[in-house]
Amino acid sequence: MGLLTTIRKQKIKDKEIRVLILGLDNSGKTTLVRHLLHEDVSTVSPTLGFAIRTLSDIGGYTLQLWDVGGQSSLRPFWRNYFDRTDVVIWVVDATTVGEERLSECRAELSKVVAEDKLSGAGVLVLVNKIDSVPSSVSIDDIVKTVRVALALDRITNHEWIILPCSAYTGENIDQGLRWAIDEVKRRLYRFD
Ligand code: G3D
Repeated sequence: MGLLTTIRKQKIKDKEIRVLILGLDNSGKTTLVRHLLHEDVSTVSPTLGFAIRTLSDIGGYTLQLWDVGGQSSLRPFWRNYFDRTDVVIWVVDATTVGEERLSECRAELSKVVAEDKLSGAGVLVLVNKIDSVPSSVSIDDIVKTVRVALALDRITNHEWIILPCSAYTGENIDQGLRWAIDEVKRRLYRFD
């Protein structure tokens, strides 16, 4: 058994999952973390650098949440956090769909999924802030637009899923986390 396999097996024994939360600045990463920790989501200040928070007992697992600042000046440092990541949560701002920022978002995501250090990590794409999308706009259409704009169907080296969500209301966030935990379990147990 290789060293990496041993480390992975130990992690599943320890029931610890490392989650790296990335995306452009202002997409709602910190608000998402605050929601998960049952903290007030109305007072959020931008992540300068990074913050590690622990979420205990989610389906019997402890999640280490790494919230890393998304400003362009901080993005070159993202790679410092890739080691031993089990899941990447990629947060997209639904209210920027159709804007220039989506191509910036695609460029950044394509770099991230190509990183060797992240090889195998599941990618949960959350299209956030759907609470503020006008009711005349279809959420399904927004999700389809993001899926195409980020070229998700071309990602073949990671398991991925895309879900609309709101860090304000919590919609779909539990579902996303459940997918992430199940994906880690499936992958790690494959080493048996
Ligand atoms: P970041 O950590 O990705 O940079 P933040 O993003 O969590 O700091 O959020 C950026 C802004 O988006 C914040 O507003 C925050 O309140 C808002 N936001 C985050 N999640 C949601 C959501 O689900 N719905 C809505 N409507 N807004 C959200 P401000 O005004 O402080 O810039």
